[in-house]
Amino acid sequence: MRKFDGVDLYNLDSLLSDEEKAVRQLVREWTEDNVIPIIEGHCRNATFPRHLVPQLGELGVLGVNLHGYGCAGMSNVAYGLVCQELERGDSGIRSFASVQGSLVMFPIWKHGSEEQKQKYLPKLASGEFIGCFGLTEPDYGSNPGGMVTKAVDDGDSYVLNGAKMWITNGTLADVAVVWAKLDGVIRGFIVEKGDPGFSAPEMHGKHSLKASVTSELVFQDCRIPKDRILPHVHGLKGPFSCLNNARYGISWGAIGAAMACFHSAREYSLSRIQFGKPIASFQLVQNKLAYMVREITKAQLLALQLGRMKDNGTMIPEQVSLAKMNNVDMALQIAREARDIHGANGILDEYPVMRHMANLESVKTYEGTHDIHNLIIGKWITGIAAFE
Ligand code: TGC
Ligand code: FAD
Repeated sequence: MRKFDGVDLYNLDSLLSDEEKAVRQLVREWTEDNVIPIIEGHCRNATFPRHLVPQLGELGVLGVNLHGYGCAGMSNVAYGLVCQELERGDSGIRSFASVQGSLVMFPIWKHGSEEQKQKYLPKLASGEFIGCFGLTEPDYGSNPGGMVTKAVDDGDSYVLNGAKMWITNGTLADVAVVWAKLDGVIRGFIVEKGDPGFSAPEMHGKHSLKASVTSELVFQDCRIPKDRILPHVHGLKGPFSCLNNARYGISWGAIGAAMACFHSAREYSLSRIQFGKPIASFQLVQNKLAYMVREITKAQLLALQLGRMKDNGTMIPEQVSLAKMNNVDMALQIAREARDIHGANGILDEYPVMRHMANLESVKTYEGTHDIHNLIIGKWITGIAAFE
């Protein structure tokens, strides 16, 4: 199989800076050398390749779009390209980096005290610490505002009770950013591994994101010092501010998964002979490949313009919803078409397509389901919230 060399029918490279192209190349080569050769084995065994975490730190991609505290301080477009290249390897690896950078480092960087920033950010940036983000609860997924996890003020500590579910990196995490109600108002708390009353059992039995750790977080009279509350944010806009960043990264990441499926389908179709010819010579197969390039190109344009708006400070959440929803849906459709082009071979883990397809089912659901993003856009169009 030929080496992957990008998909760029519209010369989008001409719109990227040298620094953005360099970081994309760095992460592309790292993914080629370190993720792709081992990822099927990890999926088969449902294990996360934890040894890659310090390498991600060395590459400078954890919190790559944050400034100071050991972070690389690159553009949001560079962050998007990092997500694209990581997810071309596996959505689980991109998930790890999204959670660490956008959902753990970002809230500490944006809403934390100076002491919290100094204590946690450099170690999270280097990969010495792993983080997780606890918003979803067993009975509150799309509707996190209903959460029942509570914090109570008790002298020099807060005491947390409740449970979170479906938490990426939970069991591995040294640091959990947890959202809970204090006097009825949603606040962010930093819980550390080993805090009394805190446990994070791993969830098993996933058919999707198998190379990623997903956990429950359980708080039973979990006592944390007072200085672990995020002082500068109150209410649901706290967690949503983090989700804007992570959803943005996913809109790029999905392009990487789609590129991996397209590349495999193109190479396979050129080598697979049926009726005496490569299947790539049949019009119906070319139609599928042309559809893939068409949709990847549209998704690239959407993500790049979103990134430029994020970089110049004009991006609004509804634009993020549109890109996350569209690009994940696009990648899932491409994964299905690619599986079809591979025939029976498409179900084997010798090829990456079925793994990406299964992963993308999670990506479609987390960070706001496809339909929740439709409703966010519906509200923007009509002014009417149809959630309730
Ligand atoms: P609503 O009344 O609309 O808003 C409440 C407050 O929040 C503010 N807000 C935002 N602020 C910043 N960014 C946004 N995107 C915001 N959206 C809303 C809003 O202005 C308001 O502020 P204020 O000051 O007036 O109080 O809230 P609602 O409860 O009606 O929410 C509606 C809805 C459905 C859109 C929202 O609940 C939603 O987005 N649900 C989806 C939940 C979700 O995305 N969960 C993700 C969990 S984390 C995860 O999945 C990680 S996966 C990681 C991986 O492995 O990669
Ligand atoms: P539900 O909210 O029960 O939705 C079920 C269905 O009902 C969906 O189709 C949904 O679109 C639909 N629906 C719900 N409400 C409406 C409505 N008002 N109108 C129309 N349709 C509606 N969460 C975290 O906090 N941190 C994490 O790190 C994290 N990682 C995750 C990793 C994985 C692998 C997965 C699968 C999930 C993860 N999540 C995480 C949770 C994720 O954010 C939730 O699964 C997601 O928000 C949806 O919630 P739910 O699964 O409870 O589905």
